[in-house]
Amino acid sequence: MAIDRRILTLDEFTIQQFRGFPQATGELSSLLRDIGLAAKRINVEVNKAGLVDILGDYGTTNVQGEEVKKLDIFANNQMMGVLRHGISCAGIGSEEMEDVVIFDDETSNKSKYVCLFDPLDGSANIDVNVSIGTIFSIYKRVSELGKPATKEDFLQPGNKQVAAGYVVYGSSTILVYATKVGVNGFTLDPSIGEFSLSHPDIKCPPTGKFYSVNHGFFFQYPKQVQDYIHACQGKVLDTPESYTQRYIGSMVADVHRNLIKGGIFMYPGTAKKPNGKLRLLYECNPFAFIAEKAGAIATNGKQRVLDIQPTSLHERTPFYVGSKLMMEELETYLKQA
Ligand code: AHM
Ligand code: MG
Repeated sequence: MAIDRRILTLDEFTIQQFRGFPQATGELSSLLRDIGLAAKRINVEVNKAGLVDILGDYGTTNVQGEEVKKLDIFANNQMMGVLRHGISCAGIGSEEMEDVVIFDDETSNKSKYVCLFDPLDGSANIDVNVSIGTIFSIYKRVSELGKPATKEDFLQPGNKQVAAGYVVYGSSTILVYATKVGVNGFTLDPSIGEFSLSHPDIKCPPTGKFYSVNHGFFFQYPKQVQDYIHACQGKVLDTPESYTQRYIGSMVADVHRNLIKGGIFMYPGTAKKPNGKLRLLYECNPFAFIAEKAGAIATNGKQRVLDIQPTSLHERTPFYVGSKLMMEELETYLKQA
């Protein structure tokens, strides 16, 4: 069989990309390779979920008091396992675990990075064959190398991220990651079990058709958000510039679509939950980093998400992310008293 050398695998691409940085030690590409491996394992289980009775509630609640599905646990263990055994990660924080896990061993203590992740986002969709995903965020440690990582390593503002990414387990499986030099997407080729570069240099279109928000909470949203949603509805017309509403309820899938096609995703605070639902460290910061590197904008309605100084691991924030011009229009509404 002839080998098609136009196809670059995730590993080939990251090695090539980081070769451009003379100070690069290869640790970051190794970390991304580890995450790619975990994603492949999670993908296998997600795809056979309906067959092996892995579906359904695990019967426990996570630290946010939400019910945990079995696949969440599997995905969490896979991510933790590859990162613990890899050579690049000193510790992890996960949406599924109350506290961080510091890998206190000789190799890990010398590792430069820590990783935060939501192992399986959109888990309410597992039982019904709807796209779900993994989200991750990588920081360089601020603690002393050679010693165990500390909590401060994990509580850095998002603007300190070195890389961030997500995997969508959808009609095909795609891994997208961003570094300071750009955003690239790799589709899993099931015939060879490799993520292959399919979406080079992703740029979010400056405007788009899609607005994504849970209309069920409409009457609990702030007035300014309601006004903006009304404005979006006013654009649902039969013209090329018109908007249309799309909301899957899996942030990875909703934001991925809007990133590629152009659009805006909103999870505002509500009267009952003023900080909304989404977690700053595991969901909003990674997507804000990816969005900005792709030319889009991410805010909490008041400030750039990446500039928020986190104070706790599981804090939540209202979240607005999307195409530049759509976000600018949203901001004119949010500024109104
Ligand atoms: P999860 O991490 O428990 O799966 O929750 C996060 C998900 C996001 O993917 C999605 O955008 C949101 O919850 C949907 O929430 P809602 O049903 O309240 O609109
Ligand atoms: Mg989540």
